[in-house]
Amino acid sequence: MDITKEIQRRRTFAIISHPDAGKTTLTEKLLLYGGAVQLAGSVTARKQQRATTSDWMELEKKRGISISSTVLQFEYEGYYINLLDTPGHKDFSEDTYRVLTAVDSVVMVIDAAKGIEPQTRKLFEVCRQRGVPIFTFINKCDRPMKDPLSLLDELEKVLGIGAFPVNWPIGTGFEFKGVYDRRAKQFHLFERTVGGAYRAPVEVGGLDDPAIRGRLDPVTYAKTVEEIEMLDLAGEEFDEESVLAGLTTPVFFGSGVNNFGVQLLLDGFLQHAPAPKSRVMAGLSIAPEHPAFSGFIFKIQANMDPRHRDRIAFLRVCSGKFERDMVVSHSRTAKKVRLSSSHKLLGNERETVNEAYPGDVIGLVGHDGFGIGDTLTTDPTILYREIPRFTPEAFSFLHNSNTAKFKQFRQGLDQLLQEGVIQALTLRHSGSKVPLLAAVGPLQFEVVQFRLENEYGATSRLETTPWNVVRWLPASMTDEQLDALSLPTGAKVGYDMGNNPVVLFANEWSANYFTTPNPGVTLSHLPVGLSGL
Ligand SMILES: Nc1nc2c(ncn2[C@@H]2O[C@H](COP(=O)(O)OP(=O)(O)OP(=O)(O)O)[C@@H](O)[C@H]2O)c(=O)[nH]1
Ligand SMILES: [Mg+2]
Repeated sequence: MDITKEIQRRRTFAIISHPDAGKTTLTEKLLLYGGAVQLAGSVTARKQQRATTSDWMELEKKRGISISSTVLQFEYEGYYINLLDTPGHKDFSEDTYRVLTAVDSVVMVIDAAKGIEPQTRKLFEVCRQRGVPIFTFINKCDRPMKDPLSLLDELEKVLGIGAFPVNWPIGTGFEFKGVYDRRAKQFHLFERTVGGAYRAPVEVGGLDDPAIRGRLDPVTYAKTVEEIEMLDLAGEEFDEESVLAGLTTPVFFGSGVNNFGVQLLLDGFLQHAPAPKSRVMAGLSIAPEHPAFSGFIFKIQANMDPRHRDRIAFLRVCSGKFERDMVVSHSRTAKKVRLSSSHKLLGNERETVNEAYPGDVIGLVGHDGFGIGDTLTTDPTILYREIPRFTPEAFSFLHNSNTAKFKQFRQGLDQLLQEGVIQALTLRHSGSKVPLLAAVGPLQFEVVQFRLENEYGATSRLETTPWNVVRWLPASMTDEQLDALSLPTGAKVGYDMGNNPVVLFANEWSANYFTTPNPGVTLSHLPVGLSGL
């Protein structure tokens, strides 16, 4: 099999946005239109309804929000698609940012009534820094929305990116009837289906098609025609290169829940989104066609399938061909490992995969030594350093509330620490065995508690701490030097999981004050040698 052909048909992308814009709903509809599911589930599923494929965790189904990113692989029209649905909430952004290292492009979902929201803007900045091409889906056009022209304006002004409308909404809110495909010069008028579980019936026709005209009220028709003329008069052309450079975003309008515009987004995206490209590591460029197999782990998740209770390491293949049972070297341990349990994934469903190509995300089972950020390769000179780190901003003690379940509590917590859901710190000169947890946001503690109980049968109790800020000390500091530090009131010295010394402070002010009584001791936001975003 020609590897170039396999690479060229790969599309690996993430769906990103502020919470609630409709990422999971859109993901499910892309699966429906991509033929990967026959019946679309809903994020707010009631008893008789199916839940979505990507929000498979118990807590996600209960809350109706995404907590963890999900991988969905399927084939459609000759393309091999790796789609990653991400959580929007900022407390889970570490997971989302890790996913961004593993994709070649993104679909940014915008709520048509709200425009660009803060979390979308942050994620956008990361994509721009990484030069990732961005496609925009303006969702929820079935509700009262901002004027489409002002939404384009917002994209250009707030994000500083060119916006090219590929299609255009016909009517808005309750009168939202469909979209106009500007390049094919065709109207797509849809009908709503109950719950949007099936594809929406569509009628396609040109500007002057009487059947189409007959279905629109004269005001909507006239307004749409006028807007389309205006856009055409502006004379902007679709500029493929500018899109691939991340300077222009193609904009699609629609409504995920009603299946309006989903097919046009899927087809337009696949046509213009890039296939996997070279990756640069330590100044060296590794092409996907490189003869050596290489990839890196960007996510670990345990207990995805209650029947198996094992942990999956998610690997993004970057170069060469993956073959099941191949022996690779593992960067963290420099040991050789055989990869015999490899899977393709659709939410929490998995299937053995015998070969994979650059762009693919595969799930590897049975390797407890794998950690986030590790490189696996047949050429040990290749080492990816892709995974960003975040500075924790929330700190809490976690008590085991049932001593009889201590084993389960410890085992569960160790697993969640390995997944990188949270970090653990230990206080210096403290005899207490109660774990001190550190997270980007407090919702992560809730996830830990829920999963400990749900997956390990261990109940727990959180205890607030007086700290809100952590800073790393130079790793070379000796015990005597640590003892000699003059700490502001309430501050404490501790260690991270890699045994690097840290200081916990009550607030930013006391962290800034620290250098006054301790000149020459520099604090950093992350362990030295690791770069943040
Ligand atoms: N009216 C309307 N509602 C929608 C549309 N798409 C999604 N929704 C609703 O918006 C809510 C949020 O949808 P989700 O798909 O869970 O949003 P999300 O972006 O995945 O949210 P997080 O993953 O938690 O960040 C749900 O109640 C959906 O039913 C749409 O096109 N129109
Ligand atoms: Mg979601």
